[in-house]
Amino acid sequence: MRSVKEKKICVIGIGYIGLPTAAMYASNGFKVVGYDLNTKVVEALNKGKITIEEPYLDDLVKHAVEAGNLRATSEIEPADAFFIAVPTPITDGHLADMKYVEAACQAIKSVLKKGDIVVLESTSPPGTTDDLMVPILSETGLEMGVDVFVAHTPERVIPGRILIELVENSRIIGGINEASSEAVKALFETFVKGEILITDAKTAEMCKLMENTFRDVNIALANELAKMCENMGINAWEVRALSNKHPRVNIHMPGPGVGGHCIAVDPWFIVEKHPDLALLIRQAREINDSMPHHVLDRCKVLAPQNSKIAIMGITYKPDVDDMRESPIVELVALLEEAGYEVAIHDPFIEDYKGPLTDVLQGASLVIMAVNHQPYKEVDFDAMAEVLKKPVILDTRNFWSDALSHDKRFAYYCLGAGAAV
Ligand code: SAJ
Repeated sequence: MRSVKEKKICVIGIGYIGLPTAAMYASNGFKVVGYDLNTKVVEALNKGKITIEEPYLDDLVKHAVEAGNLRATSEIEPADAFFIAVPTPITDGHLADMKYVEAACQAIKSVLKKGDIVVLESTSPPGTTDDLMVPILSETGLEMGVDVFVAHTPERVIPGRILIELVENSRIIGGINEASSEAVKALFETFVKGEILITDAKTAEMCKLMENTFRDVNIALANELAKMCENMGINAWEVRALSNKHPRVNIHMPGPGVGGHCIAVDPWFIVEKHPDLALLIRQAREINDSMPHHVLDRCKVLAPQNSKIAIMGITYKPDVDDMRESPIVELVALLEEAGYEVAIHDPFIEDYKGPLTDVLQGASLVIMAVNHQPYKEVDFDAMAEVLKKPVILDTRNFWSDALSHDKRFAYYCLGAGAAV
């Protein structure tokens, strides 16, 4: 019998999830081809290079390409297993835009054969596998679940730890039938060390959405706490630290908003399906979306009109090079609209890597926007010297130990002490 590793794998979409997935299978001995319409990504991968920042991914890709196990193409080709890892964005009206998943299915359809496996990894509204994928793939005349095995396997990795979590996390496999789940399980078992959990496609889709919704709702609760504490003149971070001593309480961190392609997006897929039921979920989204506006309101109190504001960090979260849905990008736009001159620094983004002192020079307010690790080492003496006014708004409670008693700075923290 053919070993599972003799299967040729095609990963559709070689981005944040597709590329690590492709590299993982390739380094486990599979022959893998990455399919992407972006020729820049294809050319880079064929040279053994990566176009995203993720710890250890460059080495893994380089070795897999050199070993002849990984390459990329813009022309779809036959394979034994297809993994769809394309974006599933939302429209301005908060509706799921499924055109990339649909295009991926159309591409697969043109080369699909008996015995193939098709796996949807992209986060999708409940029903996508059964109601969108299966009808398209069935146009081949092949019987889904019998001739071709189809499943949704939500990815659950977190940027910055993708290669570790791809191996260690438990994985849900939601097949359109048992045979489909078992076929995908055999692939996962070649490298996944976490538990493999089998269910149906719609349940798997809903699990993924609820995981991120759980986090969004909890972050919204923390953000609501922050606003209330500012009103009361108490410190939300202290409330959080003390409350979290309770063995069954885990208050999340307030912040300037929720970014990334997942948590800020996925709850809308549920709201779209259940507009009359998903009330808390919608409200949480709205609270989190209000945070850049809330930070703007605090800036208006702290920084004179038309003055310069320096922003430290622009990515959606610390220590990654990812700006997708970053609430800081929105904050910058709001500040500029309000007439401020905004200067941005970010050690992880090429355009904003310049000297920090240049960015801080002449600013009336510094916003600690993203708690990147390198900012722990920042030279506060140099900062105090170049600022026009030594005022700091820390949206992450990142510098409170270093600065709350430092007489050179007027230090303010989101969730505390707004009574200025
Ligand atoms: N954030 C807060 N307060 C917190 C935690 C996070 O404001 O207490 C903000 C962050 O600053 C960031 C956003 O939320 O802007 C999301 O960051 P994150 O690190 O919590 O999550 P993501 O989006 O990078 O990854 C999530 C993960 N999901 C969960 O933790 C439930 C990951 O496992 C998923 O694979 C990923 O979404 C995804 O692909 O869906």
